[in-house]
Amino acid sequence: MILAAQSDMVSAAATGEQTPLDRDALVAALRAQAPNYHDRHPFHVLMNSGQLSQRQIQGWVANRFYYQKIIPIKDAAILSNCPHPEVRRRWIQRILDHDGEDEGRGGTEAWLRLAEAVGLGRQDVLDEHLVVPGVRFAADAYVTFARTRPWIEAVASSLTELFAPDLMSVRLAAFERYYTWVEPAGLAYFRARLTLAPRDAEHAIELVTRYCVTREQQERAVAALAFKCDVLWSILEATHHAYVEIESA
Ligand code: AHQ
Repeated sequence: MILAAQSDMVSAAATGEQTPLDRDALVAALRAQAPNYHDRHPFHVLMNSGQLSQRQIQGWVANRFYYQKIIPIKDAAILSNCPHPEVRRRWIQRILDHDGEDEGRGGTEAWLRLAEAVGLGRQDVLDEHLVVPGVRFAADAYVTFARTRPWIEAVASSLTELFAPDLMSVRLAAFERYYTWVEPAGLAYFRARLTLAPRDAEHAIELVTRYCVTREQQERAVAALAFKCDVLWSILEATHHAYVEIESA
């Protein structure tokens, strides 16, 4: 099914045929991006097999905070570009999920608690002195994408969350098994993603299948998801280079 959808898209592109994919074929073409997801990156392979040191975990937490911090900015960019109130009413929840309904609550705060749980100070993360250029560039590219591309393409780019729940489960099991020095309460962020990511992905799939009706719009949605896989991959490339390759050199 997935290969058929992909080869169907390739052959259509080659012949210039513009027949839109049906819903199942479009969803299959989006899911066909799974092999490009960052769960397969060597840094995650090392993490999920218990091979990272405390400093390497700290480096990842501090660098990933920069990505977490831009998520609500990215989602606000989508809101500002989206003309549909019924879409904005649901999408705004993502901002609240990260910013919290009040000071000291929400996902960004939970990530700061993860930082403390791995032995970093909040200021170590907030001041961004541990963030390496490649992480900053990749995360900023995601914000720029959301600000400058049609809102529905930015929605499609968030569909990496189709693949996130499995990774969260593997990550939680790895931390509980190998990184017992991490204060368990610090893992609350990932537990929350186990339900928030599927909820978000379901909404994004509903929007992409409703608003991407021409073949070109569908191909741009798949390309947007491929771009976001590159964003996440690049974040880990830069983190791996700084905290694994250079450290072990
Ligand atoms: O913690 C993550 C998160 O809040 C989001 C928002 C979403 C988006 O809008 O692009 N993507 C995302 C992701 C989060 N965590 C990543 C991880 O590996 O912990 C996975 C990432 C994603 O799959 O897109």
